[in-house]
Amino acid sequence: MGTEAFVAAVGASIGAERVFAGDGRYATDWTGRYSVPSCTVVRPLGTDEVAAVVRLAIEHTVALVPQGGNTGLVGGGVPHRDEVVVSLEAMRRIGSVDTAARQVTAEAGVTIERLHEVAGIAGLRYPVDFGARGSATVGGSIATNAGGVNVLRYGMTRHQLVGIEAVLGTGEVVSHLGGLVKDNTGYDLGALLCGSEGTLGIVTKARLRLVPTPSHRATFLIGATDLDAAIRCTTALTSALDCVDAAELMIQSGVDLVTRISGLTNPLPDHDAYLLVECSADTDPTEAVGRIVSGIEGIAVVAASSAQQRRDLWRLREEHTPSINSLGAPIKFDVTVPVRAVPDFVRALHSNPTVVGESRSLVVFGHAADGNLHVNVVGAHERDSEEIGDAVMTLVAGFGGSVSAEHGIGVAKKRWLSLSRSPTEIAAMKSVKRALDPFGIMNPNVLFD
Ligand code: FAD
Ligand code: 2HG
Ligand code: ZN
Repeated sequence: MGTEAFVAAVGASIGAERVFAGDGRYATDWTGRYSVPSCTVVRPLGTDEVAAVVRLAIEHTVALVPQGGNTGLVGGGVPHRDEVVVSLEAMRRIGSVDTAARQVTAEAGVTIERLHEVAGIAGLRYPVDFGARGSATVGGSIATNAGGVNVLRYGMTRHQLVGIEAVLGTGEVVSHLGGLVKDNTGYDLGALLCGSEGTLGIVTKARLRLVPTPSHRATFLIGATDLDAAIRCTTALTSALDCVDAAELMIQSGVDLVTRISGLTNPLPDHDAYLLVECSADTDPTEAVGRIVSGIEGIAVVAASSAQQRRDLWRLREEHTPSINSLGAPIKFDVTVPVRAVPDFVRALHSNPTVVGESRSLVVFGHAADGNLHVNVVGAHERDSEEIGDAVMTLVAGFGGSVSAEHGIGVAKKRWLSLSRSPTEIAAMKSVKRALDPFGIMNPNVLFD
């Protein structure tokens, strides 16, 4: 690889100030599990500059790692050897909201939080939301097909993607941002790039769907005597109401960890399982939720009575990831099982000696209505990660689940891709990779071995 010559050529092409030596912010992933001592970073300002960088990378045989907010949790957004980081963070322009079409075009480096603000000013809402909203970007969320807390009502990022602009691994630009909702004109490149984790090209812009903001919102913490009651409650709510935005699952050990570390108070102590439920509608959904929940045994409910209490309830949920990280780099598995299997799967995890091990703690939480569980093993040695992963993923496969729900495969889960995808599917994916990234320069460490 010719990194030095590449750096000089990029400097001459788009400006020497746009290429620099990156510190830990660029070289270490959010969990701290994946890191290189230093890396070269290129920070382009527009699609043409990204295309110039990709063409020079091809010429100098340099591998690239696209990076947005570096909040990914599978080690996919940082270099693992001498790859060069292409940071999209300076591409933060956002167009005006088309309120009639309910769409907006945003550059890849726009944060999810900024997108929410801009949509909110127009009286609309970008329906993808998750705890890393302040740093995670449009480009990164498309590359990972991010899910988050509102998937049950609005779908994942792919469902919001109306059009895309990207630089392929060939250095060519594809741009399809017209915003037509009905557009059956062959392969959907946006849908293909969504979830491709930077392996096919670099997303530079996207046309995104926005949704109306209902006038009433109600947030509840529900304590359950056990996981079975929590899942019964989730299913009762989601099958009866179409206004449920979020149904998030927590377990007592995780909530206790969060309260200990953050100083937050749990208004419903001593329950085995918890749900954070949020509904929004044009009439107040509180009574409907109360009626459904009161028919379920083993349930206690607190409704947020102020904006501050709502924020505190959400913090009980969203502080899980930072609280876990404060104990050291966790080994994370983000999996899905059928919703009805959630209680048995969680019990099986806790009784599996390979997973639990000695002096480890297991923190499980997630998006109940999607059957999406975040399994965090804290205090394990890195050398045991494959064995632990084999045990977790064997259980996942046994329950008919997927080895990645919403974070992607990255580096962390390559080993288990074949549990969720057939050899034919993997071969087809590799053919697509060869077609769009014929020189193998796009994020070569992720997805496939
Ligand atoms: P990065 O971390 O920078 O990159 C992620 C991947 O996308 C990498 O493979 C990278 O190469 C690629 N990439 C980045 N930008 C581009 C681009 N422009 N073009 C092509 N490829 C690109 N995820 C969820 O799905 N749901 C959640 O609920 C959720 N909650 C989280 C909470 C916390 C506290 C944290 C730290 C993370 C959470 N995540 C969640 C994971 C993460 O935030 C998402 O995966 C997010 O979409 C990553 O965006 P990013 O801009 O930080 O991407
Ligand atoms: C969430 O739902 C994220 O909060 C992070 O997907 C999950 O930390 C995790 O394991
Ligand atoms: Zn999640």
